[in-house]
Amino acid sequence: MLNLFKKADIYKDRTAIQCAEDEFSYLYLSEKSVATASCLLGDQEDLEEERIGLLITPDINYVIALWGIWKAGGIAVPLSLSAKESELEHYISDSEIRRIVSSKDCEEQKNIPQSAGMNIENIEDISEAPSMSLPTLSNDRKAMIIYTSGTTNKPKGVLTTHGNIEAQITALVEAWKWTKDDHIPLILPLHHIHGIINSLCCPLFVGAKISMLGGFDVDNVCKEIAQSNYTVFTAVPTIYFSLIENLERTKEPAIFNGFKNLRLMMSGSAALAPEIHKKWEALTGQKILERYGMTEVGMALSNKIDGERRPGAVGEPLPNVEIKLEDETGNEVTEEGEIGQILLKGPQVFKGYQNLPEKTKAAFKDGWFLTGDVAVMEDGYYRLLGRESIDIIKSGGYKISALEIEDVLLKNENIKECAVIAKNDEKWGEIVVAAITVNSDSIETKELQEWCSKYLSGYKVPRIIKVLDQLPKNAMGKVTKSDLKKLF
Ligand code: MCA
Ligand code: AMP
Repeated sequence: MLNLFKKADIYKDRTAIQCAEDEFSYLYLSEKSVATASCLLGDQEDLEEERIGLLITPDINYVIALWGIWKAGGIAVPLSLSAKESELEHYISDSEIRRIVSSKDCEEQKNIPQSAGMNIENIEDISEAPSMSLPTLSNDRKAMIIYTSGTTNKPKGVLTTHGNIEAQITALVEAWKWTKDDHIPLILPLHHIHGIINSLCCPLFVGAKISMLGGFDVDNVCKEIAQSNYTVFTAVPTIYFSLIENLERTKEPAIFNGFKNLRLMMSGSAALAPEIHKKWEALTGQKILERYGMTEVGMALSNKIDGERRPGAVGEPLPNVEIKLEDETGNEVTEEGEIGQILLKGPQVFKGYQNLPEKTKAAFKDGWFLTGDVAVMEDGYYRLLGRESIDIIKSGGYKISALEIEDVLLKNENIKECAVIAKNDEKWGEIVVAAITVNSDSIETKELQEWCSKYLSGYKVPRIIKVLDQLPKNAMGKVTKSDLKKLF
């Protein structure tokens, strides 16, 4: 990680970031982030792992703020721009954030709960501070907290060190052959590893160029690909789904050529249907390289850049990642074709969940991280079969806890009982659906969806809500979600 800053000093005049018409060099990024760090420090010598929120539009200011927090010895907590007030409230209180770096044009500041008594530092105001001496940071310094959903109702904060982050970056730089000549469009949200590490930090580590395009917009991405010299592209399967729809409509040769000319196209964060893999290859000639990762570990498995890119498979361990499979009885699976949970080890594995020592302990077995993902090894490549827990939903690349949504639904006085599950969906991978029993007959599911959207990010709002007389239950009175799935 700290090498990230040392390297930026070498790349100096090369373009690091492009935003619309503006290009920013590595030197600019270095200097502005030092000034930001100085300002965040005030009269302190070291932020000593103070947690600082980052709620900022995805442009050069995001990168300056992230580096500024890191250089001052703070822990960056990137916050989702689509988070509702109650969601931000959880991140802020759980991480013990007292300051948030934002920007004046970031409308989402309005979602920061007043009750949190937060100090908001607008990047435009703080970047003019004079430079001062900065703390010396070691690799075991804590660097980042990212929130991810799990089998609890509230998202968990995943805490990583500078050493973890550097290990996550260098594994990918080696495996995917990143070089200074690369150029990537950044279209993913910057509160998750896929955007932060794969799209942002890897190219910055090698002196490459990043065009920050804001959120995903299919027409804008196609226009950009047609007219710029991009080399690498990474996205979630839902984005490939939208691109295919667009390419099937358009006859614009420059768009097809733009995609054809990329050296590497990748997909991850959720399963890429083999059908999408094949359609994309037929349209553009590109074989998508699918990989598997997790917030707690960065990227872990990948198809080969110079070898086979097998549809439906996630390949083999990335550099320095150790993987094994264990069956339900906790015994290692050594035969090909046998099913087991993925366990992994390596320098990129996180340090723990924020405020959850018991959950952290339960997530490891003899030093191996228990991913909760089930896989099988076939002809030397791993193939994912799904999650161990039915309560984890992956929609549009976002991980969602069914329990978090149930918790919100139960706040509505008209709802007696509820159960949330995933329904397979061609575009989103899975969509969130809910079954409820009600106290009042006059419930409108559309109104209920609108009510949910006050408390939950848009992708968490149940797309279908079914009102049932009773929920399917086992002899112990527990809802049988596998039976419920058959009703959707
Ligand atoms: C939005 N909509 C949905 C969903 N999300 N419908 C069903 N399910 C959903 N999940 C609806 C909206 O309500 C809206 O409907 C319409 O779709 C367009 O919404 P919008 O938000 O504008 O969609 P979008 O801009 O097209 O965004 C889709 C997206 C985005 C680009 C796929 O969700 C995204 O950037 N996802 C990536 C998340 C990510 O980076 N995950 C990585 C975490 P209406 O039109 O009716 O209003 S995983 C990770 O980091 C690990 C380490 C890893 O392995 O990578
Ligand atoms: P997150 O907690 O948001 O980082 O999501 C991590 C989860 O995404 C993993 O545990 C997997 O369940 C899922 N995931 C990531 N990459 C893939 C992939 N290529 N195929 C299927 N699932 C994936």
